[in-house]
Amino acid sequence: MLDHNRLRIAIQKSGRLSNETSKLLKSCGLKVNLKQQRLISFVKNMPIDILRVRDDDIPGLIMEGVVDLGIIGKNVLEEEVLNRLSKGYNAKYIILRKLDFGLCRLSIAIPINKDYLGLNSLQNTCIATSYPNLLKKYLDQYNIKFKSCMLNGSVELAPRVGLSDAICDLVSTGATLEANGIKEVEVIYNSQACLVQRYDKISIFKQTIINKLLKRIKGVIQAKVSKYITLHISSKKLKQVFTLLPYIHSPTILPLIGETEKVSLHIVCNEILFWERIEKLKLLGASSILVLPIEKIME
Ligand code: PRT
Ligand code: ZN
Repeated sequence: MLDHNRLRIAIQKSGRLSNETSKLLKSCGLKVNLKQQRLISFVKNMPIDILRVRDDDIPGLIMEGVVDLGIIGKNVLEEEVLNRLSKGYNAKYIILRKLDFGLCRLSIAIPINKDYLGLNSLQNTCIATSYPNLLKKYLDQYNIKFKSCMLNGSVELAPRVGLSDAICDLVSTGATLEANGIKEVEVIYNSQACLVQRYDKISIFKQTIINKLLKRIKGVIQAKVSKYITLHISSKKLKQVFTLLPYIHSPTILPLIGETEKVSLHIVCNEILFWERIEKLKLLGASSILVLPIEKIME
């Protein structure tokens, strides 16, 4: 029997979100074995239970209050919300934050040899998709009448086998569309994984754990894009350096032994640092430039 005092989080058991999700939970310090075949895993060092399910079941588990949190693609969440609303069911939830992985877009695509002259080209067509509600919401705005044909997988095959005129499916690199002779013509929804909380009241005890987890998640995500940079630079050039290196904490400036003008600058930069920017620092006269990865950030 599950303990109601432990926070329950639903995550995808196996699929495109599962690796990043378990990496994130582990980086947040949760000691849990997610490799085993168990559907419920108990976190050893925090009062948290992890339910491992199919991603399609996560929105329902959140909206029915069976779990307190879920990690899910916004596309799956929004599709289920529209589905529930159309049937008059409860569809409330709170998005706590986007998680910066599972990035993709839901797009309409047609065979490469067909002309596309805007949305009107889709009038009275048959569109194969696993997302009939998101598709309808989008096309209704433009008064496009269409028939949707529900497919749960291999949607890209539908036009080739004569099942549909077009498809509406998730795209990330576009390689699958290309491999199947299909071109993307409309992006209807942008998605990524997010952390979602159930809507109804939660105990103070559980809320405290959620707040702690949220702070850690923020730190992990920020650390992923941030870098710790040290360099030597003339103190007269500091202003110009700061325009090149946007920082999140006040930088540290230290004197250098034997130098009167040059100082050592330590800075946490919250943007990806491409070689071009490092070369610009060099042109400003910076030397001994070190760019170091950051493991955790707690503000
Ligand atoms: O078994 P379960 O039901 O849990 O998983 P699933 O098979 O339904 O979902 P899964 O694991 O494939 O995807 C889970 C979530 O990952 C999706 O709901 C999205 O939020 C996110 N995601 C991100 C993607 C993609 N990128 C993606 N590219 N989900 C699916 N795809 C598929 C797409 O359907 C198409 O077949 O990848 C193909 C296209 O990829 P590219 O790179 O060739 O464009
Ligand atoms: Zn699924």
